[in-house]
Amino acid sequence: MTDAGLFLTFEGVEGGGKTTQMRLLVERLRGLGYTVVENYEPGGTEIGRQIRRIVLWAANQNLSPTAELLLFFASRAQAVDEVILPALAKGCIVISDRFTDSTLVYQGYARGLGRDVVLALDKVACRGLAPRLTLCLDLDIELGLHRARARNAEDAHEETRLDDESLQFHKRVREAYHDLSRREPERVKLIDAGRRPEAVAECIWRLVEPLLPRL
Ligand code: Z5A
Repeated sequence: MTDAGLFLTFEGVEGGGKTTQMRLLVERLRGLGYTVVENYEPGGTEIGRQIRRIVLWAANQNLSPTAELLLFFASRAQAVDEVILPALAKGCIVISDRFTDSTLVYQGYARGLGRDVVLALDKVACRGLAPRLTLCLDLDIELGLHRARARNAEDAHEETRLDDESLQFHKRVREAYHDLSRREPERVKLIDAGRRPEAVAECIWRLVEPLLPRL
């Protein structure tokens, strides 16, 4: 399904630097002349942004785990149909800040809803679409939360419902990413995000460059 274009995803623990690294990668690719389409989850479309507000808003503490799971997939289904598949069909490089692996680790594993239910919903929402490469930024949980909270304090962030989960929850998330990279070592690459942003970016570039289509 992704033959025409190239689909890459960024994943990882809170505050790992996904947004920072995605921006650097997109700039580098565009500088070389590639057409790059960006997506982020939840969000990425107008409808996705409305869903994002419900699912991440700190005040929605009583959102049920099943409702949360379905909302993440609702946002993703919209992005797949509206943004990702059309861009891949045109031969673009599509990069998504989080995708189904986030649901596997946060809802499937850390919330305990299970892998099977997530993969079943993925079949409905994504219809076989899967990233060619997943760049998973790996970082000590406490350092990542510290980075994310420092940034949130600066911009009076209200989308912190999941950031406010226990340290145990975030540790399960990190373990689940490690498990994912053991299950799919060719696709899911763990990247040490404790280094300077430039060093992390170089490591990412070494993984992405061999996959790039000829211009
Ligand atoms: N979620 C879910 O549960 N299920 C799903 O299916 C999906 C998502 C799709 C999305 O929140 C939340 O939803 C997330 C998972 C859950 N929750 N948690 N917890 P989001 O999109 O708002 O946030 P995020 O995806 O977790 O990312 P983030 O907090 O925005 O962090 P980040 O993108 O990884 O990092 P950053 O913004 O690039 O960097 C954070 C700060 O660190 C910033 O001030 C940077 O300047 C700084 N930084 C970045 N890199 C470095 C290095 N290398 N050194 C030092 N400082 C750095």
